[in-house]
Amino acid sequence: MKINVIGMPIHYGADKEGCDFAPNKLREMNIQKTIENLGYEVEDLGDIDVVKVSSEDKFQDHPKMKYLNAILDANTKLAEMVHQSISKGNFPLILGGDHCLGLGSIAGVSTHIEKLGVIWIDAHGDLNTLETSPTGNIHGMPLAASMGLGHESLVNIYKDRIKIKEDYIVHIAGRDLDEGEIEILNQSKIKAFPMEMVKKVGMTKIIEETLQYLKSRVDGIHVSFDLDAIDSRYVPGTGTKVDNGITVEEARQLLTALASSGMMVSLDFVELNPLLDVNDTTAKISVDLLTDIFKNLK
Ligand code: B3U
Ligand code: MN
Ligand code: MN
Repeated sequence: MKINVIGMPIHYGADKEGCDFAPNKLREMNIQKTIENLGYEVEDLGDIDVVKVSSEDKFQDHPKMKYLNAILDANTKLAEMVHQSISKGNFPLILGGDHCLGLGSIAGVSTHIEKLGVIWIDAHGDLNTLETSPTGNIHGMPLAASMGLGHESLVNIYKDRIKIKEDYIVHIAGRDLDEGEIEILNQSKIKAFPMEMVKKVGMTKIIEETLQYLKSRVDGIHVSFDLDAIDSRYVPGTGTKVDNGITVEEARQLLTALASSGMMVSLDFVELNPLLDVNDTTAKISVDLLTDIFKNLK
């Protein structure tokens, strides 16, 4: 299997500079060579072109959603690139960038797999809509939009249709959801394993239940991994840190198990912010986790 690295140097969804430097940071740390050394052919497709918008103009396209048109434009290009990658039988590895890129990656993958499962690993819900968002930051909205909730421009990005079914979604490690997101989650058919449940039953059980749940329902799984799922102590280099998270070892256990399930078809790796990092701690963890994922990919 050939791996396609796709860089998405965008920070507009987080409204905080820094995660746009992450794809090149990971390249500098030899992510390509490291994956090649595991025996894969790796082709780096480069970066998605993200248009420049100054921060004074963030509300120019919409009064409440920041940088809307730039985010739609970049994610439409990302969706097409992911679509092309999968068309060739390759595995797209999408390096963020902030989590707004889930809009594009899921849109691209979903053109190929009718019953597409999504595993969203994140301290946050990313289930806000235009109405519930307390910030107007679009990185808090991609999961809701992908299942058909929120502003129609986000919901209908790339293809004019809903991208994933609610009951094909598993959310893991949530612990910082807004009130509106909790309501959306409770009214939805999303299978959620919030942090308190991970703590209570242990990661082994969460993995088992996640795979058992999806195996009978879906034909392939897109994994969307937000670094802030990991406890704030271990990952200084991410933009919205939350305590009480999973450990690095639990993240490794989860991601490698998903990789070895034989069902994972694509991966987002998001919210690394090199400007906030301390001695490259978080960048090193990222390379390390990615290496272990590809070591186990089936
Ligand atoms: N839920 C909040 C905060 C947030 C979402 N995702 C991150 N932070 N990383 C929001 O802005 O929607
Ligand atoms: Mn996120
Ligand atoms: Mn998050």
